Amino acid sequence: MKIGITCYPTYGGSGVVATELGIALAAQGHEVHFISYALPHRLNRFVEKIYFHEVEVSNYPLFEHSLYALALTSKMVEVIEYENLDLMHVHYAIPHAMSAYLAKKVIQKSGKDIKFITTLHGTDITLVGLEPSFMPLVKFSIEESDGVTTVSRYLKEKTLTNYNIDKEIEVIYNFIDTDSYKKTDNELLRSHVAPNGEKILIHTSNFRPVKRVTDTIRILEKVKNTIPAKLVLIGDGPDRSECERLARELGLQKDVIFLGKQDGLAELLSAADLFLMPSQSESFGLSALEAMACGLPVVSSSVGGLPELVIHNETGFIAEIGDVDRMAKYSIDLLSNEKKYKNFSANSRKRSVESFDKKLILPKYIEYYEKVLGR
Ligand code: GMT
Repeated sequence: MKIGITCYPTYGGSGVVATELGIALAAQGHEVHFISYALPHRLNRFVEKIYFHEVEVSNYPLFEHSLYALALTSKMVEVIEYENLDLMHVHYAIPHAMSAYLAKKVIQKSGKDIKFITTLHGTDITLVGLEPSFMPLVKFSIEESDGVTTVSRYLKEKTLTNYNIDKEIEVIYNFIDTDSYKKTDNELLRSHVAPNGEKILIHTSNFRPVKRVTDTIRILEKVKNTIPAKLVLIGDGPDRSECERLARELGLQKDVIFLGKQDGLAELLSAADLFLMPSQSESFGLSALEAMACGLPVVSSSVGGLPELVIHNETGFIAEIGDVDRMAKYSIDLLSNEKKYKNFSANSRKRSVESFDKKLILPKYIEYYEKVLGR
């Protein structure tokens, strides 16, 4: 098959899923054309059968605001036509699904057709998509998609109810390559971060308010009352300054280590003991899955699709949003009981391999492509 993929190319779960999917499809012999404003950050090496088409946006002085969605549409039309694509797969509804819809209409004018699939990832449905300026278009573009997938059952229900949509939606969970995401020895980082054998809590995200990163610092404060511990924060975004301020205010500036954006996550996760995900909204929780694949139990909030990933009292613990007392209690419980910790760690790895490995999820996408193409 020849597949066009559009996604946000920056750090963020939807872009990671789209890029890893493209790489996996190409490895199976499919031809993949990424269409976006920049090279997806995980596409940092030459991969056979993968092509990148950059969307350039005109900065004509009359246009006070960027016309990215339209420039993207034109690039889609060009690539669909000249590369002879079978299918477009867009990740994150806004504005990608609308651009794909428009591109399809333009292509149809020349007597051809193209099917497009929209994968909904999270805030495109639960947050920004609900804004009055977007809602009618999000609903329309979902209804007009030839296929729609969501990354959890939770997100499917939200899509159908929030937008009053009556359509078949396929749930295809996030996936991970458990051969590359696995525990490795990282004594160097461990001894650097925790020279006195402290336990290491870790969190990775884009530091948006929806991630509630400050909760991880409050959890550390409470855990430290019982167990010597450190917190490693990976990533960057709008809430980072507030987190740094809070760490200073609580006198934890030496205990909270801000590493910023990092590659080589599996190595970093391997140096830690426990993953924290206190999000306010999370349609799946790809970063929690990455941690589980490295054998880390997860303490998370109970929102969205997280209960479909984290099994309470087996691979980690789940608490109400903002209940940092309970999350700290669960963390202490796990970190102070070696036998229980080892069990949870093994369960986490096992769940990632048995339910969310790339080898299991990739065929689901391919099967869905075939279905949408009517083959
Ligand atoms: O919806 C977002 O916040 C954007 C998106 C991203 O690009 O980071 O994240 C979502 O997609 C991931 C991949 O499918 C999911 O694992 C994340 O749970 C989801 N984030 C939220 O729902 C907040």
